[in-house]
Amino acid sequence: MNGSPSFQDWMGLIQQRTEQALEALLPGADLAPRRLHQAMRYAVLGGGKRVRPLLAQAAGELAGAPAERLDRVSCAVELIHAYSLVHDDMPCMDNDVLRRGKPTVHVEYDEATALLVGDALQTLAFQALADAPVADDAATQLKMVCMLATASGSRGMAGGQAIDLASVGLQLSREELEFMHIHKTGALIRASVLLGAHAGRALDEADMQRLDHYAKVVGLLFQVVDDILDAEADTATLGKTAGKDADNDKPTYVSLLGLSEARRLAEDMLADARATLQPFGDAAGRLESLADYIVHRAF
Ligand code: GRG
Repeated sequence: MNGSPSFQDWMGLIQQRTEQALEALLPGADLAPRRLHQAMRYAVLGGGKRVRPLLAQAAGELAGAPAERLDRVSCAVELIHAYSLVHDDMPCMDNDVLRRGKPTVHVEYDEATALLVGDALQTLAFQALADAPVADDAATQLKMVCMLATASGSRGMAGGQAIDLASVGLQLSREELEFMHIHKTGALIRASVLLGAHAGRALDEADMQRLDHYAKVVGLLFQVVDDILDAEADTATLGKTAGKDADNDKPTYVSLLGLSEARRLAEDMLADARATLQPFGDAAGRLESLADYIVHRAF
């Protein structure tokens, strides 16, 4: 990594590039229908850690993918993520009023607009992947479009959300909780890594399997850490029992395992992700740092 930016600087650069690419891709606020376009920009721009774009870029760099392709992949995964947050916040789902420190889209605009924002961001994500080259050949590009569709749809994120909504108030086993999160948050995170890799040169089967294992572990790890952060915030600010979801008593890793066991699980998963990347050597430095970042923003 000699001569290349520190991880912190690299993160800042990618976050900036992603912001610019999203800004350019989103319809202008003055373009009709203005209210919808303003709300789409409100939902996407100027917030978020951009974890999925960071993962796509790091995997893409490993596969030598050109930056402009990775910017499109970054936009695609971030737009799907943004749409999912807008819909997840709506009264028919989690009914949240704040997101990224500002009023949620249905609060700032209205429910119908929030629904349309999600719809339009989702289709824009596929447009980002389809209307310019993002791979060496058309067959790979088509595969990438299908990968994003599977990760977002009923066999991926939307399916996971359905399981989540159906599980409120239930006692899930660890396997059931894992199944839900592999779909709800894991599928898009996994796709982010794989899409980034597909934007570059073809990797051999063994390398692709390594990346896929890393992506699956990190996808789940993200949720374990999110549960830990939520539990810590609940106990610190509200004095609630650790592990009970503040809003609706959803099962979490902390409610199932307890805080210290959930932390241990996160550390074990981080070790697994690191070990998986070892054969790539320095080329996987960014992916390793990202796994570390995902875990240690918690403690
Ligand atoms: C509505 C189809 C549909 C799906 C919603 C992912 C999801 C499915 C809902 C999000 C609910 C949620 C808050 C889950 C916890 C983990 C998570 C995805 C947190 C938010 O993602 P971050 O931390 O957010 O990457 P930023 O704001 O940094 O982009």
